[in-house]
Amino acid sequence: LQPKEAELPLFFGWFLLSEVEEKIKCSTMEFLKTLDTMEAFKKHLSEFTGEAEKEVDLEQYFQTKTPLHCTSKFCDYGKAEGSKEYAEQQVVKDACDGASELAVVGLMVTPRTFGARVLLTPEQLQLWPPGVDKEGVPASALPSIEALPTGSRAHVTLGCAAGVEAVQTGLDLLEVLALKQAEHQPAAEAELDAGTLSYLGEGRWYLELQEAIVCDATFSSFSE
Ligand code: 2AM
Repeated sequence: LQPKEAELPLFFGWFLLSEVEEKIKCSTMEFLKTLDTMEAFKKHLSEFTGEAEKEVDLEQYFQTKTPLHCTSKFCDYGKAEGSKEYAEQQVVKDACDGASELAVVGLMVTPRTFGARVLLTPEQLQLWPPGVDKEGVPASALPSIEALPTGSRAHVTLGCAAGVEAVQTGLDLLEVLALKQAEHQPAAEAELDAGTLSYLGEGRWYLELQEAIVCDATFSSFSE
């Protein structure tokens, strides 16, 4: 008889506690409402609807999938490269089921995804696999992505447009951060109560929060 291999999960990550999930859903919905009614946003509506003049209700536009979490390693039940090595690391085993605090430092809206940017602590970065930031990034975008600090892809997917997979949020976030880091000024900026809003072209919006939203979370694996 062969010894059974430990099964690998769909992914590992930090999961927001359910009461925090409710809190973050409320405050992020507030942001969508604010954005939705801004003249600057209305000017670029066609980037969301494909048609000028057509209205969009962002709260309906994005579909939320719970549990809200920040993926550290997508394993796809072992099919994704490096999954076994990741799961076997002592630092990962030790972190499982442990409490952690996620710092949400920004909110991003694009025609595809709605996400919260997470700034990982040095301790959390030990659970962030090297090279994961650039997985699936088109070759043409690699130089600008490689210039960003490790962990720049860390995020919580808050919602996806119809037909869009959650993996897109991390890719959109990297693109937005690379654009923000580039020399040129963002196309538009507005000071909101919550922070500074930038428009980065092609329907991409980024709100840098004045104060990070600290979310209690648990690190663990997830399988469907
Ligand atoms: P997300 O981390 O952007 O939300 C289950 O599908 C989870 O794994 C989702 O949270 C999803 O995206 C993430 N995920 C799916 N495919 C992935 C991939 N190829 N690389 C990284 N994360 C992925």
